[in-house]
Amino acid sequence: MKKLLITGFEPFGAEKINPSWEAVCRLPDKISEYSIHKLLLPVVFREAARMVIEEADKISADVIISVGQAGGRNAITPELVGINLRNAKILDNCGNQPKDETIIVGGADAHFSTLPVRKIADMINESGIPSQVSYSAGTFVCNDVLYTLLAHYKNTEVLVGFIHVPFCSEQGKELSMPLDDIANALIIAIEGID
Ligand code: PCA
Repeated sequence: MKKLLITGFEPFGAEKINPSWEAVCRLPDKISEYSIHKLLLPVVFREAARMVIEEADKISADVIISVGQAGGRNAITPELVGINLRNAKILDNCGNQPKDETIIVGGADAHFSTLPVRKIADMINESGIPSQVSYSAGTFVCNDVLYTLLAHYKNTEVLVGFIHVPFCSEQGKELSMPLDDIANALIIAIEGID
């Protein structure tokens, strides 16, 4: 069986929960041809990406999907691209707040996801859950993880992608999505990997 590492984040900012980890926790241990390995990440620049690489290499992951909260979005958004930039409007959970900092000095400006993001967004939409491809993962910790992973696994067989999810209903925001829908969208995304 192939191995898929899926990560979610701890809460950050003013939030008490992070829908990314809540949804990842709801996933079964097997989805299509993949055994599912779950990892909780700190919302900390550098450290989150380092932990993903350590775990992925330990289990010899074939696919890595990181999931994060994008509050204010109203759809499941597979990210097309990670950019070589850190710029934080708020502190991360260790008190870091980089401003216009390069992630990898001398690295490419951007790397594209190696997941079939359009197909995944189409499949999620067809199931009745709103989804669209996103062209920016921001410049906070989620983009830091996506860019670092894409750079690290470039020219390897390991597929890497990132999916941002809306607030979940439990967070009491105007724009939100039920956790069951978020978890189901992640299952569909995994089923959509070529
Ligand atoms: N979302 C943040 C970091 C952790 C998370 O869940 C982001 O979009 O960068």
